[in-house]
Amino acid sequence: MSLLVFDVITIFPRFFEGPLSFGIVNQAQKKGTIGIQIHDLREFTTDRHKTVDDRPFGGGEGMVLKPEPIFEAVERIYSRQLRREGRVILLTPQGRRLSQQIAKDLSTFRQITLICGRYEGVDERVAEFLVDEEISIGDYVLSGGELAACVLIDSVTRLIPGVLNNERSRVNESFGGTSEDVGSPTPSLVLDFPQYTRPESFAGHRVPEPLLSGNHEKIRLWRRRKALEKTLKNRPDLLQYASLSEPDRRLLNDSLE
Ligand code: 6GU
Repeated sequence: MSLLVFDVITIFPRFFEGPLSFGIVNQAQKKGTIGIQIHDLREFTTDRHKTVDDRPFGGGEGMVLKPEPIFEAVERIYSRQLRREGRVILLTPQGRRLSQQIAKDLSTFRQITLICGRYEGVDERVAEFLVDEEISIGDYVLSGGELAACVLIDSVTRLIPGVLNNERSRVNESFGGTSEDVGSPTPSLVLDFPQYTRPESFAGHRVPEPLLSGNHEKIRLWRRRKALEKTLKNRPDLLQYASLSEPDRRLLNDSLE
């Protein structure tokens, strides 16, 4: 029995043949940890032309996805299982932005329905009366929710117990843990430290000395400092300087000097 089943409603069912057939998500499906069922929205239409969209009331550019096929598809999905054990999500740029915390919360559900928005929009009655929440994957516009659905499935799947062989690797990752893991009381997100592998010297660029030292405390401090520096440089919005631990603040101060 799958721990989590994703039901995806889309007008491009074949879109998902590639993205979900590799790596962790593919393995999780093969092991049966997750199930992914793709539903073609057109199969839930009732007219001869299988119409899924129509012109917007009030005028304007583009087409809007009609409500009836979407409501019908969701109804069909929950004729086989209990709606209250699942979560219905509309993928739209107007949604709440996906975060590691939201992915964690979603990984506790037994079933998730993902409705992929398309065209210029989705009839608002879907957001208002059908779904539990609207989710976006970031502040940019995609042509549709299909890519976003793949992103959500990937980020949620890796958090299901047993999917990753290495349970620690999730905690060490950027966004995976809080500063709790390194001894500070307030959650403060810090990006991953930089990684190196062989060769020791590539095109004249050497692997940083501390990593070759074999001194575990030295390596730990170097990695923490580099992670803090990288975060300050690329994602200063994540660093709550005030809530960093005293050792972290000292490390960061050292590199600012
Ligand atoms: Cl979920 N959909 C679309 N169309 N664009 C997006 C998005 C979703 N998230 C970010 N941009």
